[in-house]
Amino acid sequence: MKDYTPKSIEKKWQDIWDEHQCYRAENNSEKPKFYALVEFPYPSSNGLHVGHPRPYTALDIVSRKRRYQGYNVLFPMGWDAFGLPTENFAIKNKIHPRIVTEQNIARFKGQLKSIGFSFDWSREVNTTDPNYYKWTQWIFLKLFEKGLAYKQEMPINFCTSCKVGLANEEVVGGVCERCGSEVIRRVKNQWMLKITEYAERLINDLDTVDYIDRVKIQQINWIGRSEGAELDFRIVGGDDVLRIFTTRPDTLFGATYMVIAPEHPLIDKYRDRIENIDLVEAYRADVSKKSDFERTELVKEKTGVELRGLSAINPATGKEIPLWVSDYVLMTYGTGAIMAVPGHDQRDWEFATKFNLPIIDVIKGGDITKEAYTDTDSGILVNSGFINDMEVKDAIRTMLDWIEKEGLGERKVNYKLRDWVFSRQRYWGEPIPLVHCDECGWVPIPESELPLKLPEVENYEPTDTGESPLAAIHEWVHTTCPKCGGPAHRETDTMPQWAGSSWYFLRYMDPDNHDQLASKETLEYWSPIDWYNGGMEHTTLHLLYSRFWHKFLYDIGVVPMPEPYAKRTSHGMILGDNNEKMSKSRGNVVNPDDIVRDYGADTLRTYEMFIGDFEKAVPWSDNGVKGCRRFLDRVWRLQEILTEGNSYTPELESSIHKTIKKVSEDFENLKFNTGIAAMMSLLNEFNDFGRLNKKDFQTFLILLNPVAPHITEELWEIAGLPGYLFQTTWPEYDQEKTIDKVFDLPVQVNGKVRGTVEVSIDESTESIKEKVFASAGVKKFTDGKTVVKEIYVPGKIYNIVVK
Ligand code: ANZ
Ligand code: ZN
Repeated sequence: MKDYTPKSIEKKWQDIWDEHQCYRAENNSEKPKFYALVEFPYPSSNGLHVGHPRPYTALDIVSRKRRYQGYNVLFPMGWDAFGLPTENFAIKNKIHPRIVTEQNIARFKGQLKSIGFSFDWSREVNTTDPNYYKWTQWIFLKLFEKGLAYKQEMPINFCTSCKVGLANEEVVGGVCERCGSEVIRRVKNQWMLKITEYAERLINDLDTVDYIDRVKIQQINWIGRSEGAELDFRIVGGDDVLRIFTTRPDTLFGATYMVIAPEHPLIDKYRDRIENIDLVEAYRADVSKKSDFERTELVKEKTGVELRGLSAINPATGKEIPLWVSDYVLMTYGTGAIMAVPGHDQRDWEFATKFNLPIIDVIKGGDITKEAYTDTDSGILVNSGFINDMEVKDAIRTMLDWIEKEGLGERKVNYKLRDWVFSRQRYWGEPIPLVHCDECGWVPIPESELPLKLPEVENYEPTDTGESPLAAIHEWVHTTCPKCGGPAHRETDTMPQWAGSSWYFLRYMDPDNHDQLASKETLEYWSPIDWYNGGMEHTTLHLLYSRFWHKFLYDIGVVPMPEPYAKRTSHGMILGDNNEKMSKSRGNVVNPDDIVRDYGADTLRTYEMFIGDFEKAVPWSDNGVKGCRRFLDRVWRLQEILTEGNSYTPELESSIHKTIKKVSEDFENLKFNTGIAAMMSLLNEFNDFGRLNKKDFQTFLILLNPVAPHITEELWEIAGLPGYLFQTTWPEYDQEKTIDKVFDLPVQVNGKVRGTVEVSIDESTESIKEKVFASAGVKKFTDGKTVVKEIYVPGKIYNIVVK
């Protein structure tokens, strides 16, 4: 027997697969299609991380299995290559980001190839390729044309270190998601995309797709739909009203004061009437330095200033109530003003307590001298005039009707979701294909001029003024207006990294198309993606953005269906062996190249799948790697006990059928670890039995092949099995043969298991009953007692009730 030498075997089979173009997907095929997608990596200068192969191996397993099941499988790969780290690396090392990107991609590709993934490399896409970003720009122009892209002065999150505006999603815990530096608020003119227009559909259409629950829930919470009302409070001494948003109109009688956001325009409008305007202005100046995150932290001590000289009327009670300004009310949500109900809202309660404002109880139950009573999804109204004694749900409805009847306001749905800040003041991104003309305003460049390529520059450092480096290139900026021919300026901001990844899965369908982002036929053939696996950290970013773009493309007739992904699953992170997130600074990073070199790609793949529950985070373990290598060594040595034979060995047959069933099901249900465990036990059984024949071996190799594709192809060849393994079909199991003929039947007496008896599947109830009552364990609990009831659940349990 030859030695098991993964290095030479793995290279050999990778070359053979390439030669036979095994993993090429056909755009025209009689076979049913299956489109498996994993998130394409950002080719950073750190190279591949052991976290990458986890999801890739998982869907590689599914893809390989589907090919054996007769599907035309598309399993593509590409590069999400625009973005800050590359630009920062380029600046630091004085190499052009294009060159850095090329180098990183070459390295990543080599690493991925060495692991033997069955990607269709003929469809590789790269978001920084002008032939690709031409279509990213094209989609942007369509969004612009339909009024979904607009420019607005926006207080944005600005990272003080990256010197760039960030979307809300990129600010985590008040700091920059990328570099961890402080994020401050700055007012900038920004391109925005109206994702909010799709909020309702982005929630509702989740009912039409098969996503794991935690993904659905996160998206729903992020979009944050709130039903309630907008309603007007009259300002005393004028015809003006102050409009608020509330989700609890039933608590209107408990509104004892109002609060507006520091940015609310009411302050400027009434500055002459506000007696303490200096104090108010000082407060506003203070607040402007804080982020939304700091402002809404619950634990934070409430601050605020009364607007002396102004007051409002509670429309339900007719009473005059004071007006305050405080930073716990955000200008960016609802109307930027609230009615404060300190009896039942904890923030209002803290504020009222601190500033000695009246607190009224309007829903029975709590003790409002201690805290707000907020357990109010149901309850009975008190102190509330015409809604007294009503149940909360009825009170809400009655109040909404009253508000609308009185013309005070109307029912209103609000979303937490904000429009998407779509400009970045950086170089390494897609140029925004618009020019500004003094006469015509913002004008799109003609489609025929796409792609609008990034100009070559000397210096791509961000500027301290917060402007993009492109702004410094005179020839780039100064152009003519496509509409009137007059002088015009190009937009110098670029798109965020999320742009290219918002539609990349469509390009894989037809990557070389010069006239369309993909042809109608390929879109119709391949849509939707049958299975998309990716990280939980992308749930409220990429996943939401790409669903939004897809819906938009559907609305303008480009794609054939409203949802891009039929199914979405997610994997857990691989941690360092110290249970912490892998990072250079923690010194716990494992390089997949080392594992491939020392143990082989098949070991890496097996370990990544065997490491634990696919959906949970798990720490890396070198011992675990070694264990997987030992398993493959034992698989290799099965050659030693291999005999001829073209039907299953009778003594092994039942176990083989059971394993086919188990592995087939586990590979569909993210239970790769237990699937592998089942193959490990089958291997043990072969060894215990002392021999296995070629038919047994053949099935075993096919089952293991999606996990460890190289060693199984090699063993197939050595055993002289027909053709190549990659040409095989997935084995079927016989349900009959997966059922145990003889098994241990548990027996319960008065609800407690008191023993088991060995029975066979086709044994008569009579004979089973005899065995049950003869068994010593059961006898102890039935002797001398009266049996009042017996229930036999065939194949499962024997229940006895005694008195
Ligand atoms: C009265 C009330 C009584 C409220 C009560 C809540 C509980 P969600 O569910 O998150 O949508 N609110 C409205 N606009 C706000 C803003 N711009 N900044 C801060 N808070 C704002 O929250 C809606 C509730 O948050 C609204 O309903 C309002 O307070 C407050 F027992 O009105 B409520
Ligand atoms: Zn013009």
